[in-house]
Formats: sequence, C-alpha cells, structure tokens
Amino acid sequence: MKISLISPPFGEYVKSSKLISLTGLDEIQRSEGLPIAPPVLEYLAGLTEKLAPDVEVELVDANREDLDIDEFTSDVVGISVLTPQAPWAYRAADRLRRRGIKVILGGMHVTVLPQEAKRHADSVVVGEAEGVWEELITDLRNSLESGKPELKPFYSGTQLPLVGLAQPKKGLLKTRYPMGSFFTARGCPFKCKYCSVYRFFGNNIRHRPIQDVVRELSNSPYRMFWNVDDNIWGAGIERSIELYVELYRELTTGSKKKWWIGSGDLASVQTSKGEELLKWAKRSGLTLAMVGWESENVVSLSQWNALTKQGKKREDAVRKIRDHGIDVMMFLMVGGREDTPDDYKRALEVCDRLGVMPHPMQVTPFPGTELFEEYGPYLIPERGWEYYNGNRAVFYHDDPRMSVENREKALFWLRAEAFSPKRVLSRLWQLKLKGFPMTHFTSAMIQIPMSRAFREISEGNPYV
Ligand code: B12
Repeated sequence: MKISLISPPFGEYVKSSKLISLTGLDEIQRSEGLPIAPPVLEYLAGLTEKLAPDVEVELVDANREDLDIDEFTSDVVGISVLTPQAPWAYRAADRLRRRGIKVILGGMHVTVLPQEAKRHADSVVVGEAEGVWEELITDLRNSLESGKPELKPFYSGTQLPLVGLAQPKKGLLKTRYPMGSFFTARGCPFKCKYCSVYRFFGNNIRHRPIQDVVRELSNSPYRMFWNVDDNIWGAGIERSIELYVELYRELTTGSKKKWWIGSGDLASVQTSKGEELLKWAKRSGLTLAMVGWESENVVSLSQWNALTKQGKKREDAVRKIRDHGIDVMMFLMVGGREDTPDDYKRALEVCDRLGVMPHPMQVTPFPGTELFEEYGPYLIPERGWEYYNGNRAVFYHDDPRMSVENREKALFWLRAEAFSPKRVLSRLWQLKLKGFPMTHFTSAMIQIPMSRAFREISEGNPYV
C-alpha cells in the first residue's frame, strides 16, 4: 500500500505590489520562502514507519513542489488541513476521489468541522493521529483488498501521553530546508479567545520525556530548528529549564552544536525564575523568541483573555530577553472589533521603542475558537476559508473608518514600515553582542526576506 501525505499550499502570498489569490488547483503557486518542512509530514511518515513499516510513504510539500493531482498513483492520500488551506484541500480531495483514490483528511480545521470535511473525504481524523493511525491503516488495507467500504467515516484520536513517540522521518521530502523542527509538549495553560490550541490539545500540558527530545535533535541532520511548541516555556518553567540544561549538555559543542527558535509568553520571563530560564535558554541555543504581544489596545487584550500571559511589565520582559542575547519577534494582531485606527501607529511605535520586529496579522476568528462564536454575527459571508490567512479582514467593524479595505491597507502599511531597510538595519545594530553571531544571523535571515516581500505592497496608511 502506498500513502501520499500532502501539506497544501498556503494559498495566498505577497508578491510584487499585489496579493495574488492562489486558490485555484490548476495554478498552484507557492510560498517558497518558508524555512521549515511542514512538521506534520515528517512526523506522520515516522509514525507510519513505526506502526506499519511495509507501507510506502510519499511526502509532498505543495508549497515547494510542482504537483499534478491527476498524476497521483498512490492508493491513499492524506491531507493536513489548516483553515486557510481547506478550500484547496477539499478541491484536491474531490478530484482524487473521482479517480478512485482514498482520501483521509486530518488537522486542526477538519477536527473542528468534521462534517464539512467528510463531504470531501473517505475518512476524517478528528484530533491527534497517534491513537487511531494504526487502526485506520488496517481498515485501509482491508478496504483496498476487499473492495468494500471498510472505513469508518470518523476516527477520533484521544489525547495520549507523549511517551516514546515516533521520530520524524527524514529524507522523504524532495526539497531542502534550512531548518528542522521539533515539538516537546502539547496543550496550553492559557485560554486566549482567538487561539485554537487549548481547545484542540487541552489545558493540561503533556510533556515529552526530555531524553526523547534530546535524542531526536541529536539524530537530526539539521543544525537549526524551529521548536513548534505553542509556548516554549509557559507550559512549565522548571521543566523548560531542565530541558535547556540537557540540550546544553548534549548539543552545544563542536559538530553537535545546534540552535533553535520558538514561541514563548512574556509572563514566564517576569517570574522569579525568569533570569535562570533565559540564561539556560540562551545556552541551549535559543536565538529568537517569538512572543505574543498581541495588541497595543488594552481593551482588546482583556476582551481576548490575553492579559494573563503578558504579565505586568511586558516591555521589561522583552528587554530582558534581548539582554540575554536572544532576539525578539512580537506577534501582533490588528483590526479587531475593539481596535481603532490609532492602534496601527501605536504598534509601530512600541516596536521602535523596544527595537524589535513585529509579526502583525489581521485578527482572524478561526472556527472552533471562542472568538469565532463572538464574531459570528459580523463575519463576511462571501469570504470563504481561504481568506482566513491573517492577511485579510473577514468580519465587519462598527467604525466606518475601519472598513475592510482600510484594515487591509493599514496592515500592509504597518508591515512595509516595520520592515523598511532603515528599521531592519537599526534593529540588527541594536542586537546584543552576547548573541553574536547566531542571533544576528537568524535575525537577518528572517528580516531581510520580509523586508523584500513587504516593501512594494504598501499603498500608504489610510488613517493619515
Ligand atoms: C508550525 C506552525 C506553522 C508553520 C507551518 C510550517 C509548515 N511548513 O507547515 C507556519 C509558520 C508556516 C504556520 C503558518 C500559519 N499558521 Co500555524 N502553526 C504552527 C504550529 C506552531 C505547530 C503545528 C505543527 O506543525 N505541529 C506539529 C505536528 C506534528 O502536529 P499537528 O500539526 O498538530 O498534527 C497532529 C494532528 O493535528 C494530526 N494531523 C494533522 N494533520 C493531519 C493529517 C492527517 C492525514 C492525519 C491522519 C492527521 C493529521 O496528527 C498530528 C499528530 O497527532 C501550530 C500551533 C500548535 N501548537 O499546533 C500553529 C497553528 C497550526 N497555526 C495556525 C495558524 C492560524 C496559522 C496561520 C493561518 C497564521 C496566520 N494567522 O497567518 C498560518 C497559515 C498560513 C496560510 N496561509 O495557510 C493555527 C491553526 C488554526 C486553524 N484553525 O487552522 C495554530 C493552531 C496556531 C494557533 N495558536 O491557533 N504555522
């Protein structure tokens, strides 16, 4: 049996002076700049090898590879679906099934909307794959052999302990990536209204044994990694320190030396253990912390339940991280229903004040989140899932100045301003020598392509 696992293209990307819509199946364009291989593909390949070593697996990163849906020769195709990828995934699935290929859909979006997904798939994996993948492979085999529909419509994966997990399978992807990825935990203690994670993975944190993580990184051919945990330290400070100490002991010398980046909250840094946490994080190879600043608008922050993870002195927290030689990228959401035209300028000001780069996105109520329920009455009906990509406005705002068009223009203005060559240079200059050279290298590797991508897209600030 041959299974192809696909990560769909990211749909819409910034090129030249306009946004290009890439939702058609026939004119697939790709976000080639993404530095990591889709983590889920190599992980599911590893899981398949562990549970059913005789199954042949093919991996396809549709952001990078030319693929012709009509040329697939596999018996089964599994597609991983985030919300903005759903329309592409569904169209691909329909075409594959018309050719008699079995299609399995999995991932965050289809877990939240399994009935929608089932219209396009033979089976839908709801939740995590570990508990159901073996059963599904057996049912697939039986179905292919007997020609009968042995598959269940839904396979519900429960939240199992993360012990002895499969190692991601390397060498199956056809293109090269500068960074590998790993995860060490699932779940999040916070309950931010816009976030899918605590509802999908739960509020209780499940950690992988530290030795499993260290072994995985040690065996990996990559030197640089993206830790895709939702929160690299907010899920347990003591445990994070323990992990960093082990990574430092095992992976920071000579040819074994490795570096990594990841997303973390600001509250953890402000606790009494904050200094120790950052010291070991830096020693273990952390070069960039992507922190959830979320908003400059306090009303929005509190509405979204996002104040707890900011702590009381978040500007100090950002400075503290930088003082340890770790760069900071601030994740920001703009254009929410409580936000005002001034918030775009204020977002830029705080980044200038702190000398850090932002990662501004449009507030997007993803299905399955509390925000989706709250924004329900204001969603723009003709904007399908492909618009839920963080670039587009998908709901109405009561303030006529915050029209859909203005909010999109203002976001592109903010990105172009924040990544102007002058600002990028100034930020690189302000990085602490303590982090040299890898923190500077990582920062340049991220900022320079962003600067190029965003430069031509701005049509100015609609609010000045
Ligand atoms: C890494 C990551 C990315 C990377 C992806 C890299 C790549 N090349 O694929 C990048 C940075 C590109 C990215 C982009 C985006 N991301 Co993202 N990302 C993540 C992150 C941090 C980790 C996901 C991951 O790889 N985990 C490791 C793998 C092994 O686990 P997994 O994917 O969860 O898969 C498990 C199950 O879901 C299931 N499964 C998944 N797929 C499939 C498929 C099959 C066939 C089967 C059987 C099972 C299965 O089995 C796996 C094992 O149990 C998550 C947060 C999180 N903690 O999950 C957010 C997350 C997935 N991202 C999210 C979002 C919103 C986005 C963006 C839309 C952000 C934005 N606002 O712009 C963009 C998408 C852009 C676009 N236009 O499509 C949301 C998803 C919401 C949603 N409803 O889709 C998450 C959950 C973040 C959040 N806090 O809400 N992201």
